[in-house]
Amino acid sequence: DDGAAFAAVDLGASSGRVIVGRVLGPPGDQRVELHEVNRFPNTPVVVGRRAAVSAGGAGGADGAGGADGAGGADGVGGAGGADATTLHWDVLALYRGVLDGLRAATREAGTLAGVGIDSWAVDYGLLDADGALLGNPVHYRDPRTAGVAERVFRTVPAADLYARTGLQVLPFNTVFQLVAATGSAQLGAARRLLLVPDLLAYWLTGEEGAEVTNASTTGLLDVTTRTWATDLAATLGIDAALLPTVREAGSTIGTVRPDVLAAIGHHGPLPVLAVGSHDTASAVVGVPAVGERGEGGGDFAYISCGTWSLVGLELDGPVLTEASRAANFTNELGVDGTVRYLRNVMGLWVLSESIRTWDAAGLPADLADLLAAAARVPALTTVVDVDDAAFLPPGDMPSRIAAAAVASGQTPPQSQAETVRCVLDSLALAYRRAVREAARLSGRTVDVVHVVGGGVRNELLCQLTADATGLPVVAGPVEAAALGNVLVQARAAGVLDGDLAALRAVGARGQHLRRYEPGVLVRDESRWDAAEARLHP
Ligand code: ADP
Ligand code: LRH
Repeated sequence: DDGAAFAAVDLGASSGRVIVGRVLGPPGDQRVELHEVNRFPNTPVVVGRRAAVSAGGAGGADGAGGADGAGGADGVGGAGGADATTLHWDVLALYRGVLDGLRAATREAGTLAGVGIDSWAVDYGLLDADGALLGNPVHYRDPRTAGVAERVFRTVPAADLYARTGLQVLPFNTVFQLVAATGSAQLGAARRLLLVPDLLAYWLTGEEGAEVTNASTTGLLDVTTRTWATDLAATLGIDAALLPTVREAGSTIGTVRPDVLAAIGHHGPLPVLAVGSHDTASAVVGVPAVGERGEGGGDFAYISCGTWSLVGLELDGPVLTEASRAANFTNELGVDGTVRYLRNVMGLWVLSESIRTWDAAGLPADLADLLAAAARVPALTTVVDVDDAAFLPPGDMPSRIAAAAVASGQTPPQSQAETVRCVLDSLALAYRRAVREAARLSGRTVDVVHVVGGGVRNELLCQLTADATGLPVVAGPVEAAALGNVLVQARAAGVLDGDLAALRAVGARGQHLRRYEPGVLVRDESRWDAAEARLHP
């Protein structure tokens, strides 16, 4: 028996993939086998435009995509005019990658039992009254949101926003993007806002909606009721009629349109199933934690480690205290009524963008070589606060890292290897901070850290994470988001049943997991505190 086959579409900030997940084995001993059938780059594009958005908008800044080391062009009151640019996602290229992937998945599986889509959060497409896409979605790293959050707080205080939405302040939260776009011709023509996975699901099925895990990243969802905060939207001048009906993971979105079925060569009806459409929500479902709790009776922490590192805990309800807000922890919604209590750490973006900078300058840029060289650099020579806003926009990361080192009174890295080591040590330090604060602020005890996502392949980073947190790290799977996507589809289709713990038990079976014990590279834990003190004296 080949088992039921599901297609998981997982769009990350660096690549998109379509993965066939088969549920194999008898009830009680089921497992999921993943097979990637298409992977395509997700490359943003800088596009010029005539003018900045008008009134209230903060657009018009240039600089995104430039290797200028500007540390974030200041978009407030940006001049706009002829040289204005916007950083866009190439959403049609992604859709083509999805269609190619579904065709390959159909060829491999014969018949698919479902399709589920997840992607990075916060970004959206706008549809006009005919249901046509109005322009290309804007990338969250576009500088149009610079200064917008601060302006919004003058209308609705940050504490009130947090009490309602539970969301950490990231400059690119959907709510701030919409305020930045206020008065634009495009927003004026818009009738519907669809988050990226919901937009792709709309193209496949014709059905509109907002899956709740991703909706929770907009800053417009009430974290307690799991419904749109329409009054909040109105207060901020956002037309709540743009927001589609909220749907929960596990529901059926619709069936694939006949023209699309023909394009992908699939015979017979093909349901599109709502999964945790925020990639991080699916990745958390895919965390192979055995049992509801961590190994020693405490909780497991997770690090969804890709372009971003999402570091936190799974909780039953939100933590909305002032201390939590001050620490910029977020309460994103998870599958099955859970809360993903986490912090965004800048992630492997800092490394990949460094490599892009070196490559453009004709310097060595092979990831494996650079990691091998970094492994030979002494630990904790230089650390930076990777969460500094300077690292958010595209650009010359090595220069920004050097500047940050100097600003904190340290010697800047002297070589590519030292720069890479600085990034990895600094990420591990940020993970230590985030895991400890998540536990403290939620009153939990953590006894194991699960690392999932592309960062699992970075053995040095995994070991440093164990050393920094002082906890065992269980690394894998790389494709946790696709796994979580498949698990939720399979349950929706009746192929699996049970709660998240039951799904995780199925997901964990047959995964190659690697365990890292603490204290291997950095034996003395106090060295991490000393490094922390260099950043926050
Ligand atoms: P996203 O979902 O955000 O697109 P991924 O989870 O695919 O990101 O992770 C991408 C990151 O994984 C890369 O930036 C890179 O740092 C890391 N990575 C991928 N392959 C390897 C590898 N072979 N060795 C070390 N790191 C790797
Ligand atoms: C990771 C991610 C993260 C969001 C960011 C925009 O891919 O979805 O959870 O904060 O992208």
